Amino acid sequence: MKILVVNGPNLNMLGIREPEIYGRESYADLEKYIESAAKELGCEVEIFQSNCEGAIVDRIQEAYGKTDGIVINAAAYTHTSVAILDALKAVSIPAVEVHLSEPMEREDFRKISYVGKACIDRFAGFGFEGYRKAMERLIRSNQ
Ligand code: CA2
Repeated sequence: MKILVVNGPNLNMLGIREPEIYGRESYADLEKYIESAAKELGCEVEIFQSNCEGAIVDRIQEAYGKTDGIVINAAAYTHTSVAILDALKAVSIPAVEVHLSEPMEREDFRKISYVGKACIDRFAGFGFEGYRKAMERLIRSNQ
């Protein structure tokens, strides 16, 4: 099974600020965590990060017909992007929403998720572990 992990804006800055919310580990640590979890779960994974909404839309479109599942932490675009929602709907690949923190317990503007409207499930507030849970969920939905 092939899984694409999409990470949105500022996640490449992990570990640099706000450790009380996002932890002390870096983005490179997150990549390592995802790669090792995917290996243990027996799936192929590709990780993509961008700070640009259009680049994320382009990457989701490229996955059409080539990827079995998408794990997406669209970061701030979660709460604003109809374009990313439409891209997920257009490719119709099962997708799971992930957040390191739990946006529902934060500011009101983080309580809306456009991206989530195209996802089969959501894991938030589990830190890095949320990515593993999302991959496991996609594997279950593919069986
Ligand atoms: O909890 C999550 O994973 C979020 O998707 C992270 C986003 C935030 O906008 C979402 O509401 C929830 C932020 C991405 C990373 O932001 C950083 C900010 C400061 C230092 C390092 C990263």
